[in-house]
Amino acid sequence: MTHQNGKKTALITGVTGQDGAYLSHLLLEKGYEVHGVKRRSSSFNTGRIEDIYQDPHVDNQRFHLHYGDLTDSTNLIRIMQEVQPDEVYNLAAQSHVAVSFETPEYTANADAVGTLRLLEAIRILKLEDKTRFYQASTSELYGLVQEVPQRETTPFYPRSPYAVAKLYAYWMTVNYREAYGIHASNGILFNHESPLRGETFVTRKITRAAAAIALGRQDKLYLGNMDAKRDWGHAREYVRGMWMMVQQEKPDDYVLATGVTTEVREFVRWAFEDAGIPIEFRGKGVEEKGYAASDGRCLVEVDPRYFRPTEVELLLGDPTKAHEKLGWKHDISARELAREMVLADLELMKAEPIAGAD
Ligand code: NDP
Ligand code: GDR
Repeated sequence: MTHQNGKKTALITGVTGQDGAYLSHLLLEKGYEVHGVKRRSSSFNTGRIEDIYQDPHVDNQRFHLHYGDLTDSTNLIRIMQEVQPDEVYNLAAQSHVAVSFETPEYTANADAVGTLRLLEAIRILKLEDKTRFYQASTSELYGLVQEVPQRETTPFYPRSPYAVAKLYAYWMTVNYREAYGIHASNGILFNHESPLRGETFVTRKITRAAAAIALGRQDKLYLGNMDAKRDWGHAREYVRGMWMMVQQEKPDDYVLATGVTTEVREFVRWAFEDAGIPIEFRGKGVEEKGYAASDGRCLVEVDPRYFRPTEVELLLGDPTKAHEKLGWKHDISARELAREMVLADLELMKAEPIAGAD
């Protein structure tokens, strides 16, 4: 489907997720016609894209939603046939590492075979010369530390069913590029967060809890491994990098990262500081009590239920290739990100009614 004004058409899977929302905004700003694939859900799950959703009864709109699922090939082929996209951004995934240990087969079906289904759809529909493909690959591919910082040439050692599924998708993307000449690129993105981050990922879990504790609506936060280190950037800046990869003359694979790593423990301290509750660290380990407030109340405690069977202890990316070849750069530090997220959660919570209140 070529846009009436000769503008490009993009198809985004995972449009209802954090990155899908930011990328939709970016592409609409650039004049694209944007089609998103959304799963059926028993309740609305379009909260992140509410501001760009347009009434289907109004003419000349540039944002469209299609029901679909990465586990359903015929549905994906039909959507691709209808949309005839210039660019496909495959962002859909069962994206929670801890959950992938509970649902390994589903994770493989959606994250690994789902990617294959989209690549095959391009081939079946003979869109190899028209449609460019972006795969949401991940720093989780590096897993057990082989080299620091991690770059495009660092060997992979996945440590979860999620990462193993994403490894398959990574190599399928490379293989379809080499075998069929598809313009297919992997963005190996390190952790990126925002006020739209899913509530069960650690940064958002922390910023929501800090806000709720500050407002007297929660007593304590339970976390798993606070020793883990992550290279955290802002999602808004990372979706720009995705788009830049797809605009290159030649497809390739790129790391997007900030080049700075932070312990989960430190992110906790920042978030509580921004929420106006300075906390004191009480020592490491399961047996001790994490963090306490100045009056001695324990506010953050380790709960081993959040430990993972195999953990990724240290992620630190080297984005030099993206700097040099794409001209991509990040501006927002993890410290600034924490503040933005806490302030957003404080606002959200203040607007929420308190259960039981008049
Ligand atoms: P989210 O979890 O916020 O969003 C995932 C999206 O995928 C949601 O729209 C979800 O729909 C959709 N989805 C899940 N399963 C299916 C399925 N079977 N069929 C169709 N859609 C499905 O993830 P992010 O936005 O944070 O991440 C985007 C992508 O980037 C993911 O592939 C993730 O693995 C990858 N990634 C993310 C990083 C990060 O730090 N954020 C870093 C590196 C890679 P619903 O809303 O219905 O749940
Ligand atoms: P990650 O993100 O696994 O890196 O995957 P997450 O925020 O879930 O975990 C980061 C680190 O924090 C530790 N942790 C906890 N994590 C969660 N979720 N909940 C807790 O209570 C908790 N306590 C400590 C974790 O053990 C881990 O070390 C994210 C996802 O977005 C993936 O889709 C993406 O591919 C990678 O980032 C890059």
